[in-house]
Amino acid sequence: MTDSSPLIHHSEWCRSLRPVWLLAELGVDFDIKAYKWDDLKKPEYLEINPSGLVPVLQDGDVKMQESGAITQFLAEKYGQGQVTVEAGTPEHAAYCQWFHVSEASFMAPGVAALFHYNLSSDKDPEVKNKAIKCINDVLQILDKELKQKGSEHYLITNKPTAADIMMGYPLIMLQDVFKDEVDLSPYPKVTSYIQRLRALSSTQKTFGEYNSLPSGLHHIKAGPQS
Ligand SMILES: N[C@@H](CCC(=O)N[C@@H](CS)C(=O)NCC(=O)O)C(=O)O
Repeated sequence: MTDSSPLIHHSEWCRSLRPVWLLAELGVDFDIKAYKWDDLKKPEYLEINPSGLVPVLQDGDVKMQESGAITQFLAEKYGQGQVTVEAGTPEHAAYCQWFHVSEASFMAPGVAALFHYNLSSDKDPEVKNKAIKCINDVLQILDKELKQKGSEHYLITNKPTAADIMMGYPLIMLQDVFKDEVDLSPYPKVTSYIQRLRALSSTQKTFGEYNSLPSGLHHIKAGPQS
């Protein structure tokens, strides 16, 4: 780790993509330490996070876990207002809502539940049905909300915010990892929104190069912003 760069502990397709994407969007230099999934339960990583989960952020004296908290912290520390909205405004209410829906109502009970169902040996269809229902419930609300916005609009404003990155990660995962299990065609506004997110250079770098970096430490030089 270089002294001045934030370091994200990351594993492929994991929630660590949220802070990685955020830093890429902000054009900040940062470090990624990449792990294979199985290495998250080895002593070396358990010393960094005893729960064996990613992401973990190390940034100077700061060490924290929980992807949403890390994304919020980094957006406020490094963003200079670029990916946040003014507190107390109606846009801020929408920002807070989608920022938290992304993990509490969408990723944890829906997308991640489906992921764990696929890994489990006892395939209880009830578990899968519940996860898919939860995903569709959020997609329905999101599609309706996006219908009210212009075609250049992201979730909150005409520029991407940290809330887009929080929601964008599970949405891209649905399209790339779960395309045979979750049908996005009933949600045309959601699919065009994902397309809009994919056009950002930060998205392309995150889900292209950074997602599947080989194990070990990598220094990421800030590129041009989207
Ligand atoms: N709510 C936490 C969840 C963290 C979490 O479950 N991370 C997953 C990857 S997305 C993990 O590290 N799993 C490793 C395992 O289950 O062994 C967050 O948002 O950071």
